[in-house]
Amino acid sequence: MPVKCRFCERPAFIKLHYPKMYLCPEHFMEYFERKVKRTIERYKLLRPDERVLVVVSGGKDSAVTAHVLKKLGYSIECLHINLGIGEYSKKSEEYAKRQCRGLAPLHIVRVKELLGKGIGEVRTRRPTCSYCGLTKRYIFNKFAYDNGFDAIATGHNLDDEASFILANLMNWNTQYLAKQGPLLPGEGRFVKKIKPLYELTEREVVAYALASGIEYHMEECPHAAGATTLEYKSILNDMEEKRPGTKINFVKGYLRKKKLFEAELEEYELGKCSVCGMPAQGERCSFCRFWGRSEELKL
Ligand code: Q46
Ligand code: ZN
Ligand code: ZN
Repeated sequence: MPVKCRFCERPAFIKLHYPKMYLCPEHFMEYFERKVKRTIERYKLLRPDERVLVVVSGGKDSAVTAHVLKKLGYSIECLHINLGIGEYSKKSEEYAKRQCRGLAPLHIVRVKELLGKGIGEVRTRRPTCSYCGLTKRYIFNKFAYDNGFDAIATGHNLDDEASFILANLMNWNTQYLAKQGPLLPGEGRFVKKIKPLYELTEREVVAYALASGIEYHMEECPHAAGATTLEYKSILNDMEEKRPGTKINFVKGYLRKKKLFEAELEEYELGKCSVCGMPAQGERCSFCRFWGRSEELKL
């Protein structure tokens, strides 16, 4: 006899471990969307009238974020940044287009066309993921700022957050630990950043994509191989298996204790980038410095 959904007669589609229950696809989707709504309310991520830019990578997390925000009635538009990483980026863009069709307007920015080189093609001592992150963050923030969006939503889920916090704890990166969370408030030219999937596990996001028929790029970026965050994810998954609730309790505990790290924040004066006007520690911001910009990027 198949196990039944906790709320109806239909067969179960997923077993949730924390809280423990079996749900059919419809009741699981309802549970998932309610959880996103609660996250938005609990952490005061959005007001109903705010314009949201969802950064869609072609993967599951951002596609699910866009889908659920739209379903909850928010006014969204999407931005895909094509990183110029060969076949991987080509496929990612195709998925992003497919995911946004009929859902929301999609804007596309291609790093190679914009900056002359794709991610992974720059000769530098800086690790690829480090300047990739810097480039992505700069582009989506600038795009949102120039186009008057109130918030930028990304698809980070509970597993991403828990592994990021653990990795930074292992290295005692207190500067990072002081600034994480579901909401990074906007300030000046920095647009507010929100993570609506903050309390949902990767497994739940995969299940939601499956239940709602969202297709996504399953391949990992070729530069992700060997990333230590993947190791931390697997450690946390083992712990979660033995003690359900480990990840959410770890992340919530961190949010309660974040003040301890804030006390360590180094105060430094931020000036203005002489090229683009963004906040900068030196004469130019890190993006303009890395890409050797002498004029402002036009998106
Ligand atoms: S940072 Fe690194 Fe990712 Fe950029 S280079 Fe690929 S793995 S895409 S999330
Ligand atoms: Zn049901
Ligand atoms: Zn700059």
